[in-house]
Amino acid sequence: MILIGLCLFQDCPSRQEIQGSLKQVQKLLSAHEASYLQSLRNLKKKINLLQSNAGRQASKAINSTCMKLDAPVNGRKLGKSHSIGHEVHFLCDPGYELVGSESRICQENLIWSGQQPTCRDINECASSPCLNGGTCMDEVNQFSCVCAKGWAGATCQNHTHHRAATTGPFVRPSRCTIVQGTTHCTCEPGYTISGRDSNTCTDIDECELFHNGQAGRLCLHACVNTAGGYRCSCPVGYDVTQDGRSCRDIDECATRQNNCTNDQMCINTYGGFQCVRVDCPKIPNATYVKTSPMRCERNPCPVDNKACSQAPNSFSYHYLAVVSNLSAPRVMFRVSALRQMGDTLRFSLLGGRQARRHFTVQRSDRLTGQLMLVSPVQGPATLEAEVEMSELERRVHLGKYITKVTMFVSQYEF
Ligand SMILES: [Ca+2]
Ligand SMILES: [Ca+2]
Repeated sequence: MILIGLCLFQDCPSRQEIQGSLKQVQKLLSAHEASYLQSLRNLKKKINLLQSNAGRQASKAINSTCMKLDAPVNGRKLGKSHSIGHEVHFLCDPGYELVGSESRICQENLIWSGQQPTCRDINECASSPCLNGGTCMDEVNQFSCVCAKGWAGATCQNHTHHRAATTGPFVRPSRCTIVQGTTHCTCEPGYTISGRDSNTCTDIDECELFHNGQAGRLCLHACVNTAGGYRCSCPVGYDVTQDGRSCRDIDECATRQNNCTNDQMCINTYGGFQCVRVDCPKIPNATYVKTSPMRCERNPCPVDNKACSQAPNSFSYHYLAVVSNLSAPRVMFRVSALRQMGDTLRFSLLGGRQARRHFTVQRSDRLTGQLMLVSPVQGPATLEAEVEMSELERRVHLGKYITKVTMFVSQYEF
């Protein structure tokens, strides 16, 4: 650098010399300034370049993810990030095996490494697990064996010929499958695995099982166990109803399954039928003629024959069919006068002790009397009752009409 010092008297430079030195310093300074500005410009350029490069890098980072990957059918994908450097893994459901890449990485070029994997059903039959000529059925995650005749078990490993228990319709071989090494045996409907032998299914005795069931009996009458099921049976004279559990009386009179003769009437009863023939009564002093199949009327009486005119004017016959143990009291029959001739109409029960034990007669309105059952009757039984309706005028007898009711009570309560 240039030194400017103090000078003493004769040693000091002349004015000309000083001016020359100052010019030289000025030149040097401007040269320095130029080079300094040049460096600044270069620095600015570099900073600008760096700035634009950094911007490009940042915009590039936003798009730096790989394409979304799907999980394979019957499998799963682990890992959600699809950006550069991240990894996803693939798994298959039980019973399937992975074909392709187990894991893939999102690379710098935004392309996944490896191959998209698939899940393939494992063929459990590949190892021929069914023995003794059994046919293997490959199923998802399991297999089953259809055994050749004489063999049973999950892999047809058991000989059935020596097993008495596996013969007959009430015993069937079970169907077994192996799921992940565990044997599961099932039976046809109506059969169950009994005891320790999972290879054998035995018939379920539904009749025994539900004998005292709270939900009600299986059958209205009787239960018959069958191989793989059961059925209900009904007594003679009844059909099993469509629902399979109830019994319905067969109408022998409507279906001509009766042997009644032409002069008889067929009366259908619960569990059977009756052939009845109405014969007019034979009583002293009066004669009767049949005016309809169920009715007899008195022939006109000779004049002044009091015994004849006191005899019943008519006999009517009625037949009822009822079930055993019918609840009582209940009205069984009504007798009505079409019109009243006299001033009094009386209704009364005729017949012996048997009739009085089960029946009574009540008036239900002015012209009607009713035969009531007063106590349940245990069948099978046939009960008879006679209702007498008499007409009076000032206590003088005008007429008497008898209605004979025959009640056929069945053996069963249905
Ligand atoms: Ca059964
Ligand atoms: Ca019948």
